[in-house]
Amino acid sequence: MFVTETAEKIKSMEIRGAGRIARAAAEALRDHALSVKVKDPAAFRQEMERAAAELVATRPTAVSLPNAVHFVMAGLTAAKTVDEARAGVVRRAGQFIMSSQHAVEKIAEFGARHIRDGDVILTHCNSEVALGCMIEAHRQGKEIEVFATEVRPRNQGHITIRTLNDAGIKTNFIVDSAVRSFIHDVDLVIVGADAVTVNGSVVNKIGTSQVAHTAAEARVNMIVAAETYKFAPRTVVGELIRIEERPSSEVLADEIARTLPHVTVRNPAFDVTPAEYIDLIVTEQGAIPPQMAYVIIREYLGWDIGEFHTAFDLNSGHED
Ligand code: RI2
Repeated sequence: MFVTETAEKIKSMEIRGAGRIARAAAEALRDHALSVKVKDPAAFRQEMERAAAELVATRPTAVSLPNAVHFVMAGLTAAKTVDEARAGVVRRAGQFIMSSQHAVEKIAEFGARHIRDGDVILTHCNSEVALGCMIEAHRQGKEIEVFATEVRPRNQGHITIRTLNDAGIKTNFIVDSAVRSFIHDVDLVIVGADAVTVNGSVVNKIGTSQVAHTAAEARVNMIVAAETYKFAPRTVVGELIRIEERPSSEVLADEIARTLPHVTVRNPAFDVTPAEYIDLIVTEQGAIPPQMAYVIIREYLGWDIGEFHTAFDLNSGHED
């Protein structure tokens, strides 16, 4: 798919979910590398960098996106010719897509170990990896039941209940504000992540922190399923994750909003759940307490402080 087409689909959320947008970006870079028709290596690099920037600019919160792009673009590093650069990008894109799919499977396997027979699980939004854990537990013969929230304003809960239904898992569909009413019926909360910071905070769909707070109050454990490429290296040097604010029309139709001149609609797409509300983060490398997030960034993303200084202009931070 063309870069601009992919970028549009990510922006409009036709392609959504932190893992899926990362894989879509890797595919778009691969296809772009195969189609760019320049002979000069510098011009090739410039064109790839332009495409990478276009993809990264689509959605600011899911760190999987810049991490995937960074991984693929490293294929250009040692290349002296256009052919070498092209091959490098294609190879790294393929590697990313494969390891991402493998990570999703591994997390399902590891996450299912933390689900007991008879557990009632609450999930919020639509996370491929969180659902993977539940589906794997069900496949292993554990009898589970799920509470799934609606997830206003984009209703990702509808995708979740369809997936759970198709897997044959008993599911209760509730509005977002009903979480506290049902939390005492729940044994475990499992959600996904768009970003995990160095101090173990989890950035995920708006409402996740309310769910986490409610679960903590009721002493219900909370597990986050997150591939290692959702950990945010730049948070090591103090950068905050930028929270995407999406169009007001997702919340209130423009025709109605126009009649309410004193009303401003706010539509942040994500919120931050502090580490102390999270019991475990399940990655493809194993399950860790959130406080160990730095180890994942250091060991598995392979980024150290030195690399930050060469990779980023650290003075250009402008995030919330
Ligand atoms: P997976 C989604 O964001 C949700 O916040 C979900 O929890 C997270 O990405 C992770 O999804 P959005 O694209 O990668 O719906 O686990 O805004 O599928």
